[in-house]
Amino acid sequence: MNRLPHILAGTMLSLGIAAAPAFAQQTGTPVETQAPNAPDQQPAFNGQTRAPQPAQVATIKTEVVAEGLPHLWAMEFLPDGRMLVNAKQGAMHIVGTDGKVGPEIANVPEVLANGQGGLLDVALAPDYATSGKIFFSFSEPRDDGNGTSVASARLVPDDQGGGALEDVSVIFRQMPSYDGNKHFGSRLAFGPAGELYVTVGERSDAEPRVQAQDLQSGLGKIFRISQTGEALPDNPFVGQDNAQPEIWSLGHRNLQSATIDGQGRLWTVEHGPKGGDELNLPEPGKNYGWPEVTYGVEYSGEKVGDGVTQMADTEQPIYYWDPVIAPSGMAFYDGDAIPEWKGAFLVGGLVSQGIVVLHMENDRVKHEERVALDARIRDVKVGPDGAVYAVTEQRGGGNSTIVKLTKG
Ligand SMILES: [Ca+2]
Repeated sequence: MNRLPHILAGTMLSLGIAAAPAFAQQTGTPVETQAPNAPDQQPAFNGQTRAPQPAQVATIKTEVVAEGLPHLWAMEFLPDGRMLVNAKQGAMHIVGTDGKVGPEIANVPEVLANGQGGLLDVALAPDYATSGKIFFSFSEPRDDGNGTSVASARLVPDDQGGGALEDVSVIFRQMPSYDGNKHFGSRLAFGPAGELYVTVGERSDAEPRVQAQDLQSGLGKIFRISQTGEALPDNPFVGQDNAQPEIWSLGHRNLQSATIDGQGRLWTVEHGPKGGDELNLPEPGKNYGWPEVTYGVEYSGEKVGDGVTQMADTEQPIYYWDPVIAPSGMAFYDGDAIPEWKGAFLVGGLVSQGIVVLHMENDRVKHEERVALDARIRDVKVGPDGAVYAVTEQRGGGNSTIVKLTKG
């Protein structure tokens, strides 16, 4: 048990420290009770970690709506209420509203299904209803190694619950390639003007990961591209020498969580080092620090670099977790079925084995709530019915299930 947050909270309460007007520091008990991995590190501002739980939480009822699925990495709702799912090994399927999984969709390109690599995220084009177009990311085997790539295709369902991809086209490749099997990211998220954000990783190993700070490298970045893969003309590094014009922000570690909020802004949660997962609101051209500035420590327990948690010209996370939750997919909740969650971010936790609910106020985390699901959560989506759907996985690649969450 770590008692520090309780002591701090109690001290602030008794001294009556004035809260900043933009964000009222809360004084309840944090949901996290385990000792931190980096006990000497201090947050840059109140409420940046271990936010208290809400005074009252919604009672949540869970129901398995599909089971016996292959090891899934991502899911997306089709307009008819069925689910399009990506299996990590390289297969795409449609799951019916009855929970039955259809045959493998034809023409999915070859993926590197090794380590953290495989068929990764899937997203429907904003005009999917008329175009049938989808986008997906995957670990692409290449002549000079491998890397995260994004493809578009037309999904043509058949009447047996399967279908095929047509006009498959790789629109974007994270470069350079690297011969490894870790930190591919990735998530795909469409902004309000149809711009496509692509999040990736920095390939983990000591040599490639420093490229997260290098604008000539696509490792450890968020990209913002058109639906045909070009840099958008108002991207921050367009026209700058020695910079990839598709880059939106830099200094990221491994981004497997991204969503768009009610104002059309991109939010991400990235896998940090041990004790350093972080929530960001990535802004154009800004540097999110990795691997020079971060919370947490190496898996070995050593400092990351110089062990610096704050530095000029690098952005502080909006929030961080020590110990980590191991984030997967995330969703912005704007449904009505669970009113207590309106405006919250729902983040899947692999290690935390459930959904982390971040109740926001003025772009800070006001409360952190957790819904335990006793399974590694790989993706989270809000359904057309306003219910929340969580994709589970088993470490090492067993079957996945899809769990529906509603108000109990
Ligand atoms: Ca950071």
